[in-house]
Amino acid sequence: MTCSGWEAHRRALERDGFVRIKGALPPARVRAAQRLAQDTLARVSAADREAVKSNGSMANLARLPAFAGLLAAPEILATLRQLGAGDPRWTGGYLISKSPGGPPLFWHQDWWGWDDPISYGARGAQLFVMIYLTATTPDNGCLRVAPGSHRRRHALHAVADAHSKALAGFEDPDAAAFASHPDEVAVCVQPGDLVIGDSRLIHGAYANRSGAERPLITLWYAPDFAALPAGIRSRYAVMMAEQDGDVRESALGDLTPRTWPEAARRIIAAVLPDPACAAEPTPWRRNPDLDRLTA
Ligand SMILES: O=C(O)CCC(=O)C(=O)O
Repeated sequence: MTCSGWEAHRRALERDGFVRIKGALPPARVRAAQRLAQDTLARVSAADREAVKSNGSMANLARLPAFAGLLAAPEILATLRQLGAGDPRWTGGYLISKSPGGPPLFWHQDWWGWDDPISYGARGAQLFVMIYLTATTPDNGCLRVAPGSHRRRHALHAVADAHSKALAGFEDPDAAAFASHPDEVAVCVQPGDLVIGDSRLIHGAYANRSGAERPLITLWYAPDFAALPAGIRSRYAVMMAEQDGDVRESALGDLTPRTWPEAARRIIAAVLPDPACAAEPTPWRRNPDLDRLTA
């Protein structure tokens, strides 16, 4: 891609909160990820999937050292660097696979550090990298986003209790969190594409009306770890050591990236957040101060 191509992507990421990079992953990497996803899903119980049927599955990659090669993949790190990342570090991820016939995913945003002033700046402190393993469209549950909502107050910020058990379990299909919104944009992809977005962006996914799984690996990275406030770096260190996170899956064991086998730890060493520093970890706060979302 040309320099001006990357410049356009950088601008889109800042302006819209997301960008699609076509064909960023080579076919061999995609095939390896597809195999890993299939093997992992086979270990997740039907009950665990039912409990998060709006998502489809929430297999925490912190417990799965087999994913080391993917989350430290040079193609992903090079793409992040082209988008302006100075010191990309991996901060978490899930295998999120929507079952055939699965319902929509609730509207939400992923950022957790809303107490810190950097949450209201131009550049996201955390990016998501979404790797869909099949071609996606609104018919089989592709991503949908509310462009610009990473920096601006949006009606969808009002949808109740994102990440609650009730929403994950799709207890009330009529909840506003599952409904279409006039601002929504469908993000369709092919295997090998990356969708990279600002964690503050409001997003969700359509229902999967097809007869096939729609597997996704979501990875999160701090694009400029070294430049983050100490409290945020400290929180990431805690997360890597303590299995912090929203959802726990019983069948996948209790490893953390700090207790992975040596070979896997060596693969991710350069992208792991630094171990804890003395700073008090920034509080875990999932909701923005809406009065400060004024861009
Ligand atoms: O299932 C999807 O398409 C989106 C998943 C998602 O929202 C996330 O990983 O934060």
